[in-house]
Amino acid sequence: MTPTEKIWHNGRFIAWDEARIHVLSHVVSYGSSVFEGVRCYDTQRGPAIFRLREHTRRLLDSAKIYRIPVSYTLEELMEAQVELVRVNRLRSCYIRPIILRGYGGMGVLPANNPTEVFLACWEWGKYLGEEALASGVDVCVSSWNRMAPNTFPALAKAGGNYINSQLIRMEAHQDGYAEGIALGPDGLVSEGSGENIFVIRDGRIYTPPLSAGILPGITRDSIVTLAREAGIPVVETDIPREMLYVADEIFFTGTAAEVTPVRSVDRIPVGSGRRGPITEQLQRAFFDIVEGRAEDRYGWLTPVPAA
Ligand code: PPE
Repeated sequence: MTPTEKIWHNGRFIAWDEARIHVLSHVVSYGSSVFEGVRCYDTQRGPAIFRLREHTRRLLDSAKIYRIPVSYTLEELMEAQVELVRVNRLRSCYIRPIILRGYGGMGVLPANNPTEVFLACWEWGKYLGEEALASGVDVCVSSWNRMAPNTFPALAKAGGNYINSQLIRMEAHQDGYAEGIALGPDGLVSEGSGENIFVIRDGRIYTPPLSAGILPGITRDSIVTLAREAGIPVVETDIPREMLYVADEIFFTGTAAEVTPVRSVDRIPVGSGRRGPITEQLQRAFFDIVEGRAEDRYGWLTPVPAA
């Protein structure tokens, strides 16, 4: 990761190296942070942030779920992210807003732990490798499950939740896979460690519902919108594990992963073992919008003025 110049902290810009917290901050022991991942794309009309409002809303939703008080409004945090990209003079980047419980009392019950808000950005390339978008990735079904309902709130994008994601991702990596797909506690397909999943068979697209312990992905929502616009039926439904093995196509969605084809699951080829036609069509529709080649017909892009 190449450092950028500035990080936003509680309302003002500080130098990258100054963005520090105390080791006894509540978040370090107890995982009490919520965060986002947002991409800013280099379009012909300058840098533009993809679905900034939805990401910022989910950030505040995550804080609300975990009872973390935040004194900034949605609008203020959106403006600050635009300003962040502008002052760092980046054309394209990944933005990481983090809200955390800071330094104060110790103990699980937060007591006098001030909320700290940081907004950072940097250039982040292809999440699952350069080749992934065209060729697809080899993945496994994880031996780890996603959290059961009423254990950890899956709708919240919280630091602590990612302890589960780390187990899934490290195991997959150790075993030679790009990513792991986690099942829910009921044995049904949930999502990747950092991506939502879509399964295609006979021209229909299937994806697990919010009740499957998934993060409500903003890329997921975008792809559902683009698929319906293209007249491809999308069904949110329970997906049994073996459906992965007989799918015609599978792809992941996520801010970091964008739209990444899956070419095998547990070494069983998905369809022909290459990126399929519906995946390619939706990838093109997605990148045409985010990279500014197509009209921004859903108002997904927030332009960043020149520095
Ligand atoms: N599920 C999980 C568990 C998840 O972490 C992400 C994003 C998604 C689904 C897709 O959500 P969305 O980005 O709104 O489409 N994962 C972020 C963090 C990745 C990381 O390694 O850090 C991301 O893609 O930015």
